[in-house]
Amino acid sequence: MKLTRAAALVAAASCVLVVAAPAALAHHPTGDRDDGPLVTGHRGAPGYLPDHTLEGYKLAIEMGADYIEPDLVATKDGHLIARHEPNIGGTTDVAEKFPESRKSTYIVDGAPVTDYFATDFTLEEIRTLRAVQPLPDERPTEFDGQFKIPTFEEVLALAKREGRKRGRPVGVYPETKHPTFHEQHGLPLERRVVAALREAGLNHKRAPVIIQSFEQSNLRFLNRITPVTLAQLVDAAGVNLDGSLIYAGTSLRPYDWTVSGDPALLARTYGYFATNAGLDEIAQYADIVAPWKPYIVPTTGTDTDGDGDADDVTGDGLVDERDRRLGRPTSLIRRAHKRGLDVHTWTFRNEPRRLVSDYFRWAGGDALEAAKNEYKLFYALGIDGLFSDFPDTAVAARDEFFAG
Ligand SMILES: [Ca+2]
Ligand SMILES: [Ca+2]
Ligand SMILES: [Ca+2]
Repeated sequence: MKLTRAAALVAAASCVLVVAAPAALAHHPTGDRDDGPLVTGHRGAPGYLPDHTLEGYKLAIEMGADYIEPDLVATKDGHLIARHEPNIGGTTDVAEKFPESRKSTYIVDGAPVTDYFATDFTLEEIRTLRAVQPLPDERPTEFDGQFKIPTFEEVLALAKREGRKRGRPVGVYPETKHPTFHEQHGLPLERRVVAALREAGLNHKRAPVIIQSFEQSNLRFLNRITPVTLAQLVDAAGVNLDGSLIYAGTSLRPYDWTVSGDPALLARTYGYFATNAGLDEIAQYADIVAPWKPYIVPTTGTDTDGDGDADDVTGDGLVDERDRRLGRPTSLIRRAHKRGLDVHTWTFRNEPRRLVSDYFRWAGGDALEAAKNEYKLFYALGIDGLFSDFPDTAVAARDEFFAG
């Protein structure tokens, strides 16, 4: 993008507010906010506490998150627990507590994974585990080994309890992880999710609940068995130097398309969802399209030495987001809104290496302000919701932007 245009978007926050606020309202499927886009604590507040723990979710709520996000996988005995992967070696102390012989090799979305799998452990065994920080090089590890692995029921109860305490709804935004994998292991997630919602009195249209999935057929099925809000996640594997998206590996296309054997689905990538036909299709069964951020604001790399790889523009010996520039925003938000779809995007993180250079330049180099600039750009573009690892920063940026 023309820098000037991006800078103007941020600088003109106060003008945009007048236009953006009513639009945001009109598009909220759950209708429970009147002051801007939804902030979801992505896996809780993992910038501060280990992912997917009641402590992390509670911190996200304290920081002002509207929704908390449990990723859901199934145990051997069919309970839903909050973990980012069905394999739990990287996010728990399972290797300290169980022998190597409990490891398995399974195909997850087409790729073999050898690890301890939740699907091989009973809930009773899972209850003996404690969470660990999956990004120990850049995030706090002092809480490793302290917090339990929560069940979905416990997350729903926490949201209800904390919402009552604060006099505001606290939403829950569960993700069905690897639906095809769970189906193949005889532990399909969908009816289990709906049963837990029903048990908690949340299986109704106005409930502050949004179910998300990277696969499509399980969302179509959920649309038949529950009235709650549904979100189609849209992935990609990376971004080329010119800002175009890369589709490869487990981020090629929804895995249910891959296993379908249907030539029409095998001809598609995740990119199909961003086309007008793809958005029309999503609108048949979901309320929200939730693409990765570069679908909305692409980023471009510099390749002065012509080796095909992005250069280390900052000269710090690393090639990361700080070496990239913002591209021109796409028309995705506008085209989705035209079809009655809300747009949520992910994931916002404070670490400087994850922030594009322009955000720093507008902030005069200040890292926290740079992180806020990313949110403000997406708020200015009319985003309806986002996932953040640092919900306090997301909320602060929203307060500043919409107070303009
Ligand atoms: Ca997730
Ligand atoms: Ca290069
Ligand atoms: Ca660099």
